[in-house]
Amino acid sequence: MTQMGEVMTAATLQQNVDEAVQRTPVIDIHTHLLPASFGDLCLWGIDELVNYHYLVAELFRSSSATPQQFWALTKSQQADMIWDALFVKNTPLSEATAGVVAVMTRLGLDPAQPNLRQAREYFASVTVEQYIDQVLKLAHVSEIVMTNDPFNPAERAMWEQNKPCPENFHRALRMDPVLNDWDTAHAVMAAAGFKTSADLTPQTITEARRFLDLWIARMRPVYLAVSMPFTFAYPDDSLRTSLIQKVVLPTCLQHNIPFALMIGVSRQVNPALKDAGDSVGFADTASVERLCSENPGVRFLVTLLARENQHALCVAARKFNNLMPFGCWWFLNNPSIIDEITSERLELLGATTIPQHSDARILDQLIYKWQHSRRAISRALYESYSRLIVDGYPLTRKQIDRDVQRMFSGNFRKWVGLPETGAH
Ligand code: HDL
Ligand code: ZN
Repeated sequence: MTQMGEVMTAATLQQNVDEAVQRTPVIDIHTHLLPASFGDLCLWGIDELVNYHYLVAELFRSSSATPQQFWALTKSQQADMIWDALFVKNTPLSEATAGVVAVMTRLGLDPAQPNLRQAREYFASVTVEQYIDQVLKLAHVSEIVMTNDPFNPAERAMWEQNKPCPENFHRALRMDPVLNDWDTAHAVMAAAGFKTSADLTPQTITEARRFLDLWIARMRPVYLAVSMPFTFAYPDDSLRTSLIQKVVLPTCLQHNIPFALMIGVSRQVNPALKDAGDSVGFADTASVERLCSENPGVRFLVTLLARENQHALCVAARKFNNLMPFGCWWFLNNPSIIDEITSERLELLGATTIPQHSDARILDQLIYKWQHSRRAISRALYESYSRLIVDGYPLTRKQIDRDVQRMFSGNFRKWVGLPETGAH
């Protein structure tokens, strides 16, 4: 057993990096998970897992079924169709299919079954509360951040009914309609009694901020978040720029709360696929730099969807210490790309970033998304430490643990003001 102060050698490094990465609990800073108290909004179990929209997209490359035929089926019929096409008739080679295999194996289920009967029997035997605890333990995830959308009527009802939310399920106030669909946003605010209109009058601005204040008081979010298209430009003469400048940034400053920008989606290029119908586009990192430069008092969390944007995001983070790059988002959440992005972040930014989030929509996914990410992060870290040792640095296990803790939770806790102890 390596002592904390023991200096690493080429022979002992790999095992110590792997141990540190596997054993260090992580705060998963962006997920779409919701608590058990939110009922059907809390997605878990094999039929939800196999119906992940990543797998829906992959189904149509390996089946003659049309989206119309697929959407006419029940959830379990859809899962049966996906299972047969992607796991029985074909090898589960993709990251999303291999992920389901990893989850089933960790749960002691046979991933090579010809149907989902065994898996369904297993899930019928556990409660959601038991399963949440089991998954968090298996994934070594200590805390998660949800995506909480006051513009989603089903979720809004949960908050208005004060449904309980575990303190390790942190909240993120998601504002996509505010910045991407103001017509919808101001109508929802007006229906809730806020004096908002289509035009950004002084009253509308005041009332929109009051709406955010109410939801900040209700949710106690750790950050405000928005997903914006790859065409996002700042500043420009759009309504979005005005809303960012007059509503969102003043709210961040007033509440001392970070602003998470998720940029790069090309919305609904194939609407027939529903949630699976979005694609990716090259974003403008200069817009991110201008936001950081003009707002030194605001802490930004930024993740970009295009692989081609990652290097420039790292360079931008070298220029602005109020810019925190995070995660290998969505189409980037694949081992080969996590390797690449984590390596360039280590080379350009050391241990000052948040290397990953799961984006899990279904609870079970935490198991594979973190199992696969930890392997990739471990590889990238090993390469960086190997070079350091060759260059003559007396690296210790204690330093490796410190670096991993910083990336897996410390950087985020500091960024959003969570206590170090992990108390919530
Ligand atoms: O906007 C987002 O938060 C994205 O993560 C979308 O939810 C996307 O559909 C997704 O699930 N990506 O993994
Ligand atoms: Zn997401």
